[in-house]
Amino acid sequence: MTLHQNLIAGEWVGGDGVANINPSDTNDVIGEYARASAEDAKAAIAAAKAAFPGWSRSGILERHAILRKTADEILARKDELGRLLSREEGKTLAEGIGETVRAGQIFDFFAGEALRLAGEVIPSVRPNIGVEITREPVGVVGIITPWNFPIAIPAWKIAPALCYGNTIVFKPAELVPGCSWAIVDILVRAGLPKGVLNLVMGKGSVVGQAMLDSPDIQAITFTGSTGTGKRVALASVEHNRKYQLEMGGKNPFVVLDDADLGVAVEAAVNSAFFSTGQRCTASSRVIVTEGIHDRFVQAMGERMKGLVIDDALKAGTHIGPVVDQSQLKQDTDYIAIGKQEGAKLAFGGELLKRDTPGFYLQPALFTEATNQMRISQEEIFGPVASVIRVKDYDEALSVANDTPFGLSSGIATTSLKHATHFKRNAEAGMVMVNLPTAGVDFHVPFGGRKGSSHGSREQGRYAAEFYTTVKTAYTLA
Ligand code: UN1
Repeated sequence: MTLHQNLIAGEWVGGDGVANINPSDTNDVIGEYARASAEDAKAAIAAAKAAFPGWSRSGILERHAILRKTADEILARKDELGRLLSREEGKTLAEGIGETVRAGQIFDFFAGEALRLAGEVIPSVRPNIGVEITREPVGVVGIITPWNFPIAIPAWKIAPALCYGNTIVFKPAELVPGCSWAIVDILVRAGLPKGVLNLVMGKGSVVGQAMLDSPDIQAITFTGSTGTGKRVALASVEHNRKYQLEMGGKNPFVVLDDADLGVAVEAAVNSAFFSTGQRCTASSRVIVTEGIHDRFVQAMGERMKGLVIDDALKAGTHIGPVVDQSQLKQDTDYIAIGKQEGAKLAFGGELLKRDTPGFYLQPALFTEATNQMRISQEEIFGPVASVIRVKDYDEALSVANDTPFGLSSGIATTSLKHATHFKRNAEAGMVMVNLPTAGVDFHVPFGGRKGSSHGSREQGRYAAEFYTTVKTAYTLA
């Protein structure tokens, strides 16, 4: 079996491999991936630090060319990489290929941004003085990514970090090293100088901790759980470093009496169950006004009967397996909690057997849930959603906002008045009208508020805020 090594200071190193397992078929081992030690992480940080002076002064055409070549190769290999993604993470092949294309588009976008770096020249309030405002790279950036978007999230952190002249220590999620290894390999062959990007696969408690403890990392961008996000924040305050957190969600999807039923059901099913519900932008609270409630629940049940849950790589599969045993246990524990709390399990929730051993779960829909229940307040991160019945739009909005999180928020309505009011008053970083809460564009800001996020937005031109620091220079004419 091929061993995929870590990349430190431009050398592929490390021998202690761990198997990468396919959640659709646990007999299928995708490959061996090296596990970095704390010493490896320290060496990676030192390499990134040493490479920073050179890369931060590199020409924009060099950055453009490397990012552009990377985009081209990712897009040319979309079927193969999409398959690898689905094989290691369990989302369907269509979703895996779609995410790979998104990663290619992100590299392409930042290849363009490298050619558009700009500052401002403005007059001083004092005579004969000019002021220049420029953006400079931050330094060594630590990148810690989750398992649920194995190629898009690494892409949307690595591409802007490089574009703006930073060097990188990158720790992907232990469960899905394959896509991360592949994009690092592509970037190296695209011509990235030694030490600019270092890959340290391994445990959060070892590699992640070494990154948090290092005074030589000037910024950390993290997507993952709320608990780990807090640790990143605390350690970063200690080192006075910049940090950006993308954490949990408990995103509401409101369905009003005047909604187009077909649009509402499609968006709700997509939000709650596509990608096996394993998206921080997924909706697990469907808030429905009473006039449409019964029709909506019935139509959801019908739609859910038609969903094919099977091997992620099989043609015709709509929903792949849950990512691993411990996530499956969390999902089924929450299904049990929902029943104990008095919600009605209207559809699904059973473990399924398929041709191969995998973590298959029939998507679950609760009805008669209240917003106070744990299933309505805590992030489950699986294909489990509950319907909360409300009287009218005002109650729907107040229930939608009654959550510690604030990433995404959706509404199905044909009323311009309610759509407009909801866009203005939803306490979330992203609002979707007649669209699923998940599935976002790659060129516009991504992020949330309240307990979901911290720091400036990711993606699009807004990414510059995190990956650069502003300098104001005054010159006497
Ligand atoms: C999307 O919904 O298209 O971890 C992206 C997550 C998010 C990405 C969601 N950071 O689920």
